[in-house]
Amino acid sequence: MSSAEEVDDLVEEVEYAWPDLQVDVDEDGIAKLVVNRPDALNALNAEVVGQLRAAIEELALDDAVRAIVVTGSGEKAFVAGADIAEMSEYDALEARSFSHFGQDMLSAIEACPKLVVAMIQGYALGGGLELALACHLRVASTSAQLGLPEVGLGLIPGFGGTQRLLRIAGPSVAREWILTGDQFPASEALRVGVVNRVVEPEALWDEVRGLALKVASRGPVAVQAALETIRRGLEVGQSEGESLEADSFGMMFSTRDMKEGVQAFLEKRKPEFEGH
Ligand code: DAK
Repeated sequence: MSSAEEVDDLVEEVEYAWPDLQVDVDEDGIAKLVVNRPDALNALNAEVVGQLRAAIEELALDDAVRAIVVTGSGEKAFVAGADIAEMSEYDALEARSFSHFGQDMLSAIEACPKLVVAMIQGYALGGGLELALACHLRVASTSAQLGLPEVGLGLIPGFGGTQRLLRIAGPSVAREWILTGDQFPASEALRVGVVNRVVEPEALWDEVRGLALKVASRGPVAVQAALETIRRGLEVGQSEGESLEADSFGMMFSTRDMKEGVQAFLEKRKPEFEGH
């Protein structure tokens, strides 16, 4: 092995060496980002929140990565919430900082230019469901139990959950889920639009990977523009949203990918997108 190759290997290792995460990028560019604290049902402490933020930013910049799947280790939980033991030590100012820290990490996921899919098995509670809600799409196994139990702890969701559940599922569902603190099965989450798809546990990875690969096969610049237009559209009114859409639509006409996509259609062949 040449010294340049050795340095490359070292960079690869250092790049993805976060102690509480497992990161694996497969041959098709699908990155699996696993929260790995099974003894605490993958609960999010400040350390993990920081690692997730760094990992998402690295993966977003990695040309080999075409889509990202976020999940938890083990069968029992996606993520069972913020780390209650750590949170119990906070005073009001520390809790506010933790809330901002978590919100910033989740905003980084939401603003990621590549598709981020939450793959949900077992418990997705509190901060865990908030993590899933910040992802662009959610696929759950039939074993999943989802909920925002914070009111039972005398708290409210602190990682954007009140706002994201409201926008994803509407005020009626958001009030019921947040005010009761109940856990809901995957079938109910599907019915009210909190998750996109539900499959048997053994089919979960194939379903998520297939979905990620499908999006990754589309024009990358268009996917990025669509993600951003939808995200920003959630924060503005209809006419401003349509204006954002028109700007993005117009911008596509300056890309080689758009010319390739249209040409491929006319020539009855598959497009070969280059991402610019
Ligand atoms: N934090 C820390 N440890 C947790 C945990 C959590 N959220 N969830 C589970 N664990 C730990 C348990 O303590 C236990 O540890 P050991 O006793 O073995 O050391 C281990 O994981 C296995 O859990 P159980 O023994 O409890 O397992 P069970 O099957 O009996 O029950 C369960 C599973 C998921 C129903 C139960 O573990 C549970 O209810 N967990 C807590 C779920 C929950 O309430 N999650 C929401 C937390 S509140 C904020 C920012 C964010 C948030 C709030 C404020 N600010 C900045 C202020 C968000 C808050 C939340 O997420």
